[in-house]
Amino acid sequence: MERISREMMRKWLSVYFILGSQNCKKDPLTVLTEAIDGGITLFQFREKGKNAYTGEKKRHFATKLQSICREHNIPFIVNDDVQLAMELDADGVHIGQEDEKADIVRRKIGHKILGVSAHNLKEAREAIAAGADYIGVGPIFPTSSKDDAKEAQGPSIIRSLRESGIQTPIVAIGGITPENAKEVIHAGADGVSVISAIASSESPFEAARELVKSVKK
Ligand code: TZP
Ligand code: MG
Repeated sequence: MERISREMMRKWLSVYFILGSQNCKKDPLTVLTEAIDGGITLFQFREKGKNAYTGEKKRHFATKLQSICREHNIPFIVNDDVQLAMELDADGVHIGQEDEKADIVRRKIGHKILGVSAHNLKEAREAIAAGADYIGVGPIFPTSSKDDAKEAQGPSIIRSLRESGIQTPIVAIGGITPENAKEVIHAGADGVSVISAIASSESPFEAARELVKSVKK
């Protein structure tokens, strides 16, 4: 497998759904299946926070979500846990600024997809130099899905990264909904990443479908 092209990465980022057992009102496997039927393009397993599964329970849950993704050709990305990503032969890893350094993770994962969270130009440049295939930028809007989230920066952070010459694929995150998704795409993001807009929706299928419509330029 080669490193993913920028063009393919941009396509996959368009509606990027993130989920952990703690985020769902109904059965997470049903939520993921509905979200895929609604048109999500990429999936991240993010099992963290209060009551999150750990150890064998976490691994088992991940394999179930991964097999749903495989059935539908949706790439499966693991948040933080590089060891789990390698064990499961996941399609990629997403790390934040507080996790293992991006260049070390790049060496461990070979050509798998590497996503790195960045909050400003310096972090974005460092992530790209370390081998990130995409950067996650946020929170754009206020969010209640991340306990230690920084202050919301608004879509202007994306515009400013683009104006500073960042051409790497960017996915926006934090408080994104079908109503405000267009705004971040217009600011220069290649896609939107969401937890609650889909996971807390009465209809994950409809929510995903609405997001797909909103990100069409
Ligand atoms: N990183 C920045 S904001 C956020 C993460 C993981 C949470 C996004 O969740 P929501 O529910 O889409 O605001
Ligand atoms: Mg992290």
